Amino acid sequence: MKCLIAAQYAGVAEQIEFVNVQMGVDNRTPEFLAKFPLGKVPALETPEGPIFESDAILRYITGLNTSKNLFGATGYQQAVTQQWLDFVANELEPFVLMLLLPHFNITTFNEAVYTKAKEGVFKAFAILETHLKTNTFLNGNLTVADFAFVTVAKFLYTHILNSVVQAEYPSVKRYFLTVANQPWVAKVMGAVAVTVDEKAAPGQKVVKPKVVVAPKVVEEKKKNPLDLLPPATVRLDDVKRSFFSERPFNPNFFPGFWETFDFEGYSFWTLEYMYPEDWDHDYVADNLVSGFISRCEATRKYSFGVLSVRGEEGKFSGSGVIIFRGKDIIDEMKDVTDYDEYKFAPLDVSTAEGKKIFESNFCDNVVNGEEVKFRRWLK
Ligand SMILES: N[C@@H](CCC(=O)N[C@@H](CS)C(=O)NCC(=O)O)C(=O)O
Repeated sequence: MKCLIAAQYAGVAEQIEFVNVQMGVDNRTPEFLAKFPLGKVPALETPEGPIFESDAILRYITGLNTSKNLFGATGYQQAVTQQWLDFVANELEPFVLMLLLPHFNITTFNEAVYTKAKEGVFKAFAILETHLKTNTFLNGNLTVADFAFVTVAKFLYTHILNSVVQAEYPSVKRYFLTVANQPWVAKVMGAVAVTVDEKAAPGQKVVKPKVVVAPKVVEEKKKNPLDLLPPATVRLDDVKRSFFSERPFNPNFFPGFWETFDFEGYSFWTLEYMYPEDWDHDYVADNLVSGFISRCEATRKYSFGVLSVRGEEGKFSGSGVIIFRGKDIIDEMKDVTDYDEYKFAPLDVSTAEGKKIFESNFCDNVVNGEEVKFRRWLK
């Protein structure tokens, strides 16, 4: 499947003739075995000769259109792509197979084997989690290593990892969904319905994670420190309602806003995504920015802001402005998984220049001299 994704992504699918193999029959013929002695698929015939082993085929396909850099541009980058391909093939795939085979009745379920396989998956996921905390993809931009990972991990996310386990590796999950939702990936692999509970293999009794029930004492709800600040004279909800009272926004919003806003009760900030060079397409940027905004759910009561993605393919930038209740970056924002990927700086809106920056981020088609591709609101 990763080879099909790579062929589609590199735009070379038309150069390849795809042949359906009747397993157990076509792959057992002397002609097939002469070219592909393992009798396994995928198998590729090229004008220069046959190739077996999926990662070698993957490499050949990326060579048909090097402009996409799907294997990496330099010798070093190519080695790093190979490193992650080997990691997926050796440190993850064998364990996934051990988990997958009983589901398809190819082997019988064995508790000890299953436990060992899960331990292997968790070990690989822990390494990936550390790497993906600060990296969007495995090797800089999208490479075939990412295709190898999603095709192997799909079964884990749809059958094995319950939502509690998924949440233990938030960066891996974010990464998996980002790659899996790339149009060319989804087209080949199909939509991924991430499972909530572990699905049982035939013969397996799934033990649901224990939910620890809190003792039944009526606890006083802990007050958010932001709710203990001196009351604000303006409510963010009203500001949001007024700004969006017309579509796409109220053109007469700002004069009144600057006159009446509660500058003591709130603070203004700029924020900038620090790794826009990883965005090789605008939909990659959209995925990341929209994902960030949805992860900001807990901040909504105390914030109002916007992020825009601007510029052209190859040199995107992503930044915006935001208002927080109080004088600091609120804790709810600092708790967002990818908070560290954004640089926040105070914005002084007591000056005309500061006000202009804020207004421009909210309303203009060109911000900082770059055309706005799209905006995502934190409202
Ligand atoms: N290491 C090989 C594994 C390929 C493989 O296991 N292919 C399976 C299908 S997914 C196969 O062709 N099995 C046929 C058989 O063993 O008879 C690769 O990555 O290409």
